[in-house]
Amino acid sequence: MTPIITAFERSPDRGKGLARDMRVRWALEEVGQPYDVRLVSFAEMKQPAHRALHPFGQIPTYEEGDLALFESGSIVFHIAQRHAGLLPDDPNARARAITWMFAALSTIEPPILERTMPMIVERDKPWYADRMPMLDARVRHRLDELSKWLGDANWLEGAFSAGDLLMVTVLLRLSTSGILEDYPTLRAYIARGEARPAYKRAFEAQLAVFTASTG
Ligand code: GTB
Repeated sequence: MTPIITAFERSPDRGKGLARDMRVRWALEEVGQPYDVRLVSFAEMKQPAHRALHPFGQIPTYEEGDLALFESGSIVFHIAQRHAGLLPDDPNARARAITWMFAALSTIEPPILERTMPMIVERDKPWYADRMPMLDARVRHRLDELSKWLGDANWLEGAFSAGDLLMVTVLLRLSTSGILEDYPTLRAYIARGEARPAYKRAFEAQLAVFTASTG
């Protein structure tokens, strides 16, 4: 059965692969599972039909027969559980890889988002200039630790896993921040992720949607 995911009809990132359907597309490409995409506008996301799939009126969602999922992490986990290639078979190694999935989404992503949001919505506020150095420092603190963990390794824990897939997509949110310039280890890690053929296919697919929407 071909799964159906939802994605932005017109992504605000102009096809740079930062919206969270990219994680799901990449996971599906890694395991070789074809998929269909239903594009939704911001207005459609808030309609009852979409909210029946996603309580918070967002993308991505994932439908496969009777199963409907939301939350990109849960969707990637589901794909990784059902197909070979994104989680090791050894139970302990698998648990470690899953731990990295959680680390990406609950330890690394939150400070990155906390730093991103004021830049979008609070630039004109009187506290903005005082607040940003603190938010920068929180991100750098986690990047220091992550970079140290990674060291000379290619991936977080042995072979490439769903943990790396999520971590790379999370770190990509910092691409235009300038912060990654101080983290060559993490830049190389991200580049390894972006060089994977499955990543490239997923990126091209989501970019094609944006390009079509502007033509
Ligand atoms: N925790 C959820 C998950 O991981 O699936 C979060 C889902 C989410 O934030 N979805 C966003 C959405 O639907 C799109 S990805 N937003 C519409 C809304 O809430 O009304 C977030 C996103 C949006 C835009 C950019 N960008 O322009 O760079 C990057 C990421």
